[in-house]
Amino acid sequence: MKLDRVEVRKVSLPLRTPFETSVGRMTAKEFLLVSVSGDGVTGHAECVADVDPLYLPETNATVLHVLKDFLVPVVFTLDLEDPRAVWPALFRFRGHEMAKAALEMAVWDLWARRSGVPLYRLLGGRGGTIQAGVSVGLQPDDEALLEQVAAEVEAGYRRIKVKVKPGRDLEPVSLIRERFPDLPLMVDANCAYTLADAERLRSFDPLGLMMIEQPLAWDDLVDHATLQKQLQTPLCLDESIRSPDDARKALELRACRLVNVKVGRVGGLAAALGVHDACVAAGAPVWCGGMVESGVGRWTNVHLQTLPGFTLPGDTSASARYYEEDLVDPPVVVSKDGTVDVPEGPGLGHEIVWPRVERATVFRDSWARP
Ligand code: OSB
Ligand code: MG
Repeated sequence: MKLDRVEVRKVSLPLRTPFETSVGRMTAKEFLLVSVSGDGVTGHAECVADVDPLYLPETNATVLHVLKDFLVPVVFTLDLEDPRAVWPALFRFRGHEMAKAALEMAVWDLWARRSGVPLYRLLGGRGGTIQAGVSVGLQPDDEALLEQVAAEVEAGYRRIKVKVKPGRDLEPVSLIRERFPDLPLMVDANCAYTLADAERLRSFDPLGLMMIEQPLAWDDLVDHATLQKQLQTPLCLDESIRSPDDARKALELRACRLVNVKVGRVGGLAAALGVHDACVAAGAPVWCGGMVESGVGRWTNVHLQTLPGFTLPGDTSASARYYEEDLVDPPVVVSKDGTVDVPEGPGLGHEIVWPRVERATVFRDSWARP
């Protein structure tokens, strides 16, 4: 099958409440929605890049440039027999994983819709439910943090992650631990520390956290390995893992004991399956991260988490935590028992509500196969 058309829209959705991490505060989500058509079927995917290069180097603007000038012209030359062929075809272009992933995921959705099967089936997963966890942003004060955590526990989430940064770490997290002694709890620093903070990070050990996510630099494995030797708490890498090989190397070096996989960060679903397999081979748990996605990306994450290596709840929480009105219907809903039902419809399993997309669209462009 050849692709006939690729369309990109930039959409902007307001967040119900700002999401704050050690790198900044997000009040709206501006992202690219990529649609690919072929054989009379269209598939859609959400790009996880943002306005600023504050999480990783890509931005909406670099993704648009790389799609238009490099990736889209290459996929138009492919005669596809499997969505797994997209990632290797784009491999010679270095980096730009978020751009590659958006295009590749849209091809997977198209493929699943065209085959009339749910995406998880193409990925080798299973139906049923997945376990939901939640990521709680930095809060204005300890009281607000405790209140937010209590609300998420009440909602049924099976694991709570809280964002930390220097000055907002041990004390607030200790308060959560006092109030919820048995809660599966972890922290995420988004690269806010250095090895000079090893002592501070070691002071988390008595709290019995599941893991500390990405305390050190976004491009580091070596210092994380040094740090892991000094900690009892397992380290989990997020930003540092941008390919299946990165996951293999990180686990070999013992730079981490667990891996957070995000499809957009590693270059697509084929690469995410590769990260999953590298973790399973190394006996390390893998879990699925989130990028504050709308339902398009959120449902993709649900399908991915039906693979057997996803033994821990990830960051897939309910759409309604972030968005008043999601772009897909139905939105991602989390049951009282902290699970999400895996959709059985074709592709992502849920329909995009186009009038809502139209209202949120701030820019669009499209390209046809020459
Ligand atoms: O580091 O996992 C992260 C959101 C944006 C960028 C980076 C991260 C996050 C989250 C939120 O933690 C996860 C979510 O709810 O989508
Ligand atoms: Mg993270």
